[in-house]
Amino acid sequence: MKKTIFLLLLSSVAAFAQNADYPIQVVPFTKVKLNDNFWLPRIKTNHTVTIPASFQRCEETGRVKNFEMAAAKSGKFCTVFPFDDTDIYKTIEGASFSLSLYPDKALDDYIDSLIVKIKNAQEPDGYLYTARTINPSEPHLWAGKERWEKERELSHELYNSGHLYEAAAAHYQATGKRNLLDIALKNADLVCSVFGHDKKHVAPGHQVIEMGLVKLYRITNKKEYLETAKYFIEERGHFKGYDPNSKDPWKSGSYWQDHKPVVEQFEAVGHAVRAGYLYAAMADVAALTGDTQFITAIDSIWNNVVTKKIYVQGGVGAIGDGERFGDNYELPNRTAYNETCAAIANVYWNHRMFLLHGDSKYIDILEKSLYNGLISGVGMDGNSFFYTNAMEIKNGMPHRHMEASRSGWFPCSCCPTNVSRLIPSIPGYMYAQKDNNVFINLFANSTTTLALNKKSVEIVQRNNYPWEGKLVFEVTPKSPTDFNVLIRIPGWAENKAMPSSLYVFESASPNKVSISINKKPVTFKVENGYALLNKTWKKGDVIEVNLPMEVRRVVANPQVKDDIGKVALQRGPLVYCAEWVDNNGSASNFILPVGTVFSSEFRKDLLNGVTILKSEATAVVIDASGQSVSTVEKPITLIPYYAWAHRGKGEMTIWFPEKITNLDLISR
Ligand code: FUB
Ligand code: ZN
Repeated sequence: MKKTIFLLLLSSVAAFAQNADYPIQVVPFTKVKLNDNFWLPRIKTNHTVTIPASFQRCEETGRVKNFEMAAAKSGKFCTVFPFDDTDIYKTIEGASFSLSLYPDKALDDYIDSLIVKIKNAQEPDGYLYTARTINPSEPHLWAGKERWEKERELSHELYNSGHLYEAAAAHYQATGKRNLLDIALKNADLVCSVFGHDKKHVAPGHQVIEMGLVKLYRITNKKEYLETAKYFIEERGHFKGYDPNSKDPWKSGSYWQDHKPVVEQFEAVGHAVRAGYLYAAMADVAALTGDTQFITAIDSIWNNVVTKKIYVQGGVGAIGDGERFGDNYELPNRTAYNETCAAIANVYWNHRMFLLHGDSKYIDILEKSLYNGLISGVGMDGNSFFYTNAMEIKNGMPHRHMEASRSGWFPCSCCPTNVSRLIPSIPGYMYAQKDNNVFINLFANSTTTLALNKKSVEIVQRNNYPWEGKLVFEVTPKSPTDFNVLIRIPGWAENKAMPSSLYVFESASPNKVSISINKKPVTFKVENGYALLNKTWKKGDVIEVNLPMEVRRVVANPQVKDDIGKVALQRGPLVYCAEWVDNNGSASNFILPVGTVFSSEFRKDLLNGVTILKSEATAVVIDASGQSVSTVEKPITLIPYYAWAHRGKGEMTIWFPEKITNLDLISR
């Protein structure tokens, strides 16, 4: 008997090496105080506009009523999708993050009132899913007659649970209150009792529960949560009902990343949000269990994405039909889908890849996504959103699936509520720490205090990023002490448009990154993309980094058919676009030959303050009679891509032909 217990203990220790975790630790967002002009206004707008508007819409659309009806066990599910519960959970998560930054009694009380409704809707054994509980004899069509029956395909029961756990973890951490956490734990205990290697089998139809369970594990240390997260990941690829030869992602299972066991998956496929959440969870579970096979798989998948499946503005999930990754190099511009949630998932995943490997290339992708294809998803008013993020709009006509202007809300409103939780957490991506090494990943005016070499050290950032490349870091330890400051040198500052050959700068720049400490230039080693600065730091030490901020011409790997012969413009981390409103009504008739010289100018009055790019370009014009075509020299103005679609509907483009190779007179 004793021997059995000992063996059991030993096997659980072997399965999950005690205290194993990411080798690099996050400096939490609550420890970074922003005072910048780029992120702080967005975080404030998220607090004052996005979160209240999201809650209001959850009320107006009936999402809250669904919980009330589930509590009363009467009525009819009154919204569209069985995952509509998650909009409330995601907004609570965002609001909780926001409460950590802006204590707000009224918001806190309102969240508590929602939590009472959520608790009342929970069934006695922990099950929580309004689409069934309201009327179990007539559940939502996607839900199936029995609990979990359609989980693999459509029901989203475990997706709802996952977002509940994420919200509960955030709420508990922000407020110290257990009211939502206890609901989540009760649900998680039910889920863990139902599913597992020796229990009911399912690969969740929409991932997120895996990350959610990991968060509950971190709070409670209850190993069942981690085991079940791992189980859900390992369950993929074992369903017998797929046709491995089918090209249809639903028939082959690739839509759900369920076509092969995850450790045999080396290419990003299927629904891009599901995929991003899966890969992020694999990183979490690998970090906590030491599973090296998961790491091998996500390393390959990451390489596949950055060499073949990501747009130049950081968007992923090119194909509208299935909201999914396309084939290798399948990155069409007219129909680019680029769901905002997929960009968010990509940020989650890349951050975790950095925490695993400590390489700046992951933050390069995170930064690209964050500053371009992700924040394009939310208007500057904080109250209008893109679900899809276009690469080009021609004749003001979005292609099927595509949007040319932001909307307040969607029947499927995953993106707005996802934005509401991502934005306040942004300061948490700026710093990380490993022993006596502090990683500085993102740049924004801010202050943080952390312990290095057992001493308290304050780091103040002063810069005007992303508009200017001069970055100042004031390093103030309580008393002189040794540690390493690792400052990320963005790939784009070192002649690398991407950590791959998918996009490259058309020509190399001779300008180099320079660093000085206390005004004395220093030579520095770059390790894994970080300038490594070591000394005995003392009060008053100032590091100055200068990143070259030229306008760079980006060209794509010729295997990306849509971008052949075209150029995109980038300055610093920002990818630019031409929008009709700055260019006499059109943006699709410009040619930007090699050698076109751009000037940049900061415009305080425009789009909350942006640096624009200006040049003389060649434009193709059609005469008034519509009978002849000629070219004229015409000024062109470009704005940061994230800022498009704030001034009415019209043309927009990121890629420009370098010369005329063809005139398409027939298609619209
Ligand atoms: O299925 C839930 C969410 O709805 C997905 O993440 C989005 O892509 C949208 O389909
Ligand atoms: Zn979405």
